[in-house]
Amino acid sequence: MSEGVSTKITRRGLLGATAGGAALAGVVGGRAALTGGAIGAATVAGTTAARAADAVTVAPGQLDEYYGFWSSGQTGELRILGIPSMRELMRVPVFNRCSATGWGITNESKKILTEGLTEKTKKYLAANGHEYPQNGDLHHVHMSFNEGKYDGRFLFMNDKANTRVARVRCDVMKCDKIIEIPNAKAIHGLRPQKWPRTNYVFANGEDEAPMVNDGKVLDDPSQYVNFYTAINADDMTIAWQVMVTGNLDNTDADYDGKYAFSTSYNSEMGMTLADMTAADMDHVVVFNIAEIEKGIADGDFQELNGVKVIDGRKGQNKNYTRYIPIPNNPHGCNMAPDKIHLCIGGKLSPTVSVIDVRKLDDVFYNGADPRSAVVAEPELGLGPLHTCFDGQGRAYTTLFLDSQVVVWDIEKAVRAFAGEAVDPIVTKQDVHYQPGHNSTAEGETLDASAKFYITMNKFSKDRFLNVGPLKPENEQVFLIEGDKLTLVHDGPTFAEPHDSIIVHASKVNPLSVWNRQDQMWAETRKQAEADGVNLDDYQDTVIRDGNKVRVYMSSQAPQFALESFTVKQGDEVTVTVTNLDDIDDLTHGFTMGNHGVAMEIGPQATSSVTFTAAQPGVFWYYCQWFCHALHMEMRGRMFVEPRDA
Ligand code: K7E
Ligand code: CUA
Ligand code: CA
Repeated sequence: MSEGVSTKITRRGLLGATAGGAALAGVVGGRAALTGGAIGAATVAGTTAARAADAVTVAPGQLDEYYGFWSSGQTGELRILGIPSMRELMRVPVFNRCSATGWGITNESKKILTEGLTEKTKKYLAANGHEYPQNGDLHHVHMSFNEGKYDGRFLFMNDKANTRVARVRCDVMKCDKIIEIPNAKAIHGLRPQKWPRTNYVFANGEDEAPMVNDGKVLDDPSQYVNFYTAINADDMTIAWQVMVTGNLDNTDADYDGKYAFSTSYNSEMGMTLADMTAADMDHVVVFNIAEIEKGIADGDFQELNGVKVIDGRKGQNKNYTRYIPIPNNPHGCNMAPDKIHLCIGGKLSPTVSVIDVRKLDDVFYNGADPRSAVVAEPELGLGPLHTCFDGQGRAYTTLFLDSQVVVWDIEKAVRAFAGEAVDPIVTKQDVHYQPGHNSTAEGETLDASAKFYITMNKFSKDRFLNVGPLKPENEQVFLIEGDKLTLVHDGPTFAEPHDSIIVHASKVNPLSVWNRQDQMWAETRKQAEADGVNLDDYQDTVIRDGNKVRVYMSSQAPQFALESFTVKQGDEVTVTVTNLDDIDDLTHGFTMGNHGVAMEIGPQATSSVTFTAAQPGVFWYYCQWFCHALHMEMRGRMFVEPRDA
C-alpha cells in the first residue's frame, strides 16, 4: 500500500464522524489511529502487498478457481463473479426487470414472476397497473447442500421488499421459481438446510403484523406476530410455518439436521427505534425441526391462508422452539463448519455470542436454562454483524462501526469464557468502509478454506473517482496467510454488495447450449403443437386466431426466418422465436421497435413475447445481441394495417 498512515487516520476519522454518528466519532477515530499504525508496521515486516496480489491474480485468458454468487440488494438481481479475480461474469435477473434478456417482458419470465403470487397481492398490483412487483431487495443467496457441502443444483434467494423467495437453476443460471410467502412480512434471512440435504429452505419474516392482516387490527402491536417459514426446496411449496415472539432477522441451520436458528433484534415488539432498542437482551429462536414435523403430523396447527402454522411463541411450553437471550439487537447468524458453534453478531453489543449446538438437547428436553448453551461471548469490537469461517477454527467477524474485520479463535473464546486467561483475538484488519457481510471460500460448508477473505463494504467514500452524490460500494479481497490478512483488491460495485457465497468451480457445471426440451418454454411448446408448428424445425408461420396473431419464426445467424409479417391494428401479437443455432455463445435477440419489447434467445432456446399492435404503420424488429458480422442486418418489419382498411 502506497498510502501513508497519516492519510489513513484522517480518512477514517472523517468516516467515523459521518457514518458512525457524532457521539461515536471520538471512539472510532481513536481506535482507527491505533490500528492504522499497527497494520502499517505489519505490512513492512511481512509480505508486501504486491507479492500478495500475485497470489490472487488470474492472468488474462485464465479461469478463476471459484464461482462467486452475489446478491445485489435493492437492484434485485443475482450476480456471478469469478473468484479470486472478482471479475463480474454475469447478471441473472430475478426480482428486477432486465432490458438485455427480456426478464419481466417475455411470456416465460412473466409466468415465473406471477404464478407464485397470492391472489391478494395480484389485486394490490393490478390496482397499480402491474402484473408483478416492479422491484426486489435480494439480500441473501445460498446454494443447495448435500451432507453439509454445496451440491451445484440450485441457488435460493430472498426478496425482502415483496416477501418472496426465488430459485435459480445452476444448469442454465436462470430463475425458474418465485413464490410469495403467505402470512409473513418482508422475508429477510434465508438459508438452506445443510443436513442431510437441502429438503427445506428456511426464510425469516422480519416485519411484525396482525396474524390476519385485513385491517381489523391496526395500531395494536400486542396482536402482531412473525412467521418462520420452511419451503420445500425441490418443488418450492410451503412446508410449514412457525409463529414466533419478536421479529426475525437472520437465520442458519446446523450440520445435524436437528435445529435451525434465527436472530431477533426486536424481542421488545417495539414499533419505534427507542422501543426496539430498549432491552439489553434480545434473543435467538431455536427451531426443533423433528418436533415441528411431528406437531404438523399430529394436527397441532392452524391453517392460515393455505399454510399449516405451528404456534412456537414464548410460553407455549412445547418443544417446537426455545428462546436464548442474546445481547443486544443481534444480527448475523452463522454456523461454524466445526459443526458445533453457532456465532451470533451482537451488533449493538461488542460481542459475538457462541452457542454450542450440542447443548440444545438439554435445553429442549431436560429443562436446562437456554443461556447454558452459550459457551463464549468474546468482546471483539464495535458493531459486530456477520461471521465467516476458514475451516481451521478461526472466525472472521465484520465490525461495522470500527470498519474492521476481527479474526478470532473460537476454541480460545470458549476457554476464555470458562475463566482461562487467553485472548481469542488473532488480529484486526482495517477495511474500507463499514463492512456488512463477509465470505471465505465455501466458508458456510464443510469444505471451508483459509485462502482468501472477501468483505462487502457499505461505503466506498474516497476510494474511487467521485461519480456524484451516489457512490459505489466497495468489495475488498484479502489474502489469508496465517495470522495475517493482506489487502489485494478493491472493487467498486453498484448497489448493493450485500452477501456472497464462494463455490469451487468443480461443483458448478452449467450447460453451454440449451436443451431443446427444457421446461422453461413448455407452455409455448404446447401452444405451438396446437398450432401445428414444430418448434424444433425451421419456422416461418403466422397463425390468426380471432384478434390474436401468433408469429413463429426461427432464427439462424444472421437471419430471422421471417423478413416481415402483417397484423391488424389492435391485434394481440405473440412472437415466438427459436434460436436454431447450436453453437456456444451464439445468442440472438428480438426487439420490437417502439413497443417496449425485447428478449434474449440463447442457443437452442425458445422465447416468446406478447404485445398489442395498437398503432398502424411499419415497425422494425431487430436482433439486439451481437451475433454475426451481419448482425445489424438481422432485422425485419411488422406491418400493422389500419383497423378500418
Ligand atoms: Cu444480510 Cu444487511 Cu440483509 Cu447483514 S443483512 S449486513
Ligand atoms: Cu442475431 Cu444479432
Ligand atoms: Ca432489541
